[in-house]
Amino acid sequence: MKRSMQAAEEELLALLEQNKRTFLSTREMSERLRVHPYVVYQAIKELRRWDFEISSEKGKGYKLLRAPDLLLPGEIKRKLRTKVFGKEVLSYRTLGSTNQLAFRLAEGGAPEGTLIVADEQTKGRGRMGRSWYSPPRVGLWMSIILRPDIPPFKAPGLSIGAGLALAQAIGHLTGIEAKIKWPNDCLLNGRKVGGILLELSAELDRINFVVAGVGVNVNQRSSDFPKRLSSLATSVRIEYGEEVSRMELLTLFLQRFEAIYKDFKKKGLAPQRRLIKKFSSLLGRSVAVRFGKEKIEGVAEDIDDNGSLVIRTRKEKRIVRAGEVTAV
Ligand code: BTX
Repeated sequence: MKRSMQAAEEELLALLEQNKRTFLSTREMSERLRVHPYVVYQAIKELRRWDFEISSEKGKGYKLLRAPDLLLPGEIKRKLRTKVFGKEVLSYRTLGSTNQLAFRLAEGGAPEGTLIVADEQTKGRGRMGRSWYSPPRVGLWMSIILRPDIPPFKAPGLSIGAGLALAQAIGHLTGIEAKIKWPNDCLLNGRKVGGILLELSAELDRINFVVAGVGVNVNQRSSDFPKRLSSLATSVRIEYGEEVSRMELLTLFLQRFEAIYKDFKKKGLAPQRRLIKKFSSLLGRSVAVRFGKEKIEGVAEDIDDNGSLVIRTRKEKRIVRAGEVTAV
């Protein structure tokens, strides 16, 4: 696991960004940042490892030429208009799974709102042991630690809440209507653009913490997807036709999700009912839901305040908390 960017590197980067037109000498930078010149030297080396193009000329110093599209903690914090989400940010170039790390950090007491992002995941997880394809630099692969004071059976609603926030953020950025597909997908033009993976640590009647993992395909081209995904996955870029800013999508999503989460802790999904109905891809349709060995067929009638799917079968009304749905 590579380390997250450190304060010295972020401060140096901010200094280089403020002085894009001039060279800065090591001495000048070390004086302005009040660190030893060796720290400056190391930080430059590390920034180059993160793919910042920094030119150096003898006798003149260093100049930033090009910054890659990265999700750096300092920048995320500067841009986010949230109270709790993203107050702590850990950002990695590559990581096994942001959910896995978030879970460990949460067990160690990391505060609510801690955000872990990675440019690439090598072991991105989906539900039920499935994997999530998370190539470098083109997606948002992130996890947020939540500590809601709610009983565990209400937690699935958070998945719908996150899906709604994502659909709204994508809509806001591109004008394209994204859909939420119960229980944890976000679709663009019928294809999967994002997925939510909630992982819980809980006792019978209370939650210790929830890790909300969110994966969004942002800037992939069609040819970037492996064959097995090409007919079911899409990216924001593919549908919108242009590259979009991962940073902007990240901040829009987190701001929206924080607002939904705040309501959710008090009132479940009730305040979002109208929007959920508007954004849901399934309601009113005939569906088949599988969970474990059971299969229910009927019309998807509603998503209740806890995030369960309400299905009207021929005989009765069934409330389903988890499962796989297909439209029939
Ligand atoms: P899921 O189990 O509903 O979806 C997984 C399935 O989706 C896979 O079996 C595959 O068919 C398909 N799939 C895999 N990768 C992609 C992709 N990039 N785009 C579209 N479809 C894909 C959904 O699980 C929940 C995924 C959460 C991912 C986030 S990323 C950050 C966080 N960390 C982590 O390890 N997982 C979460």
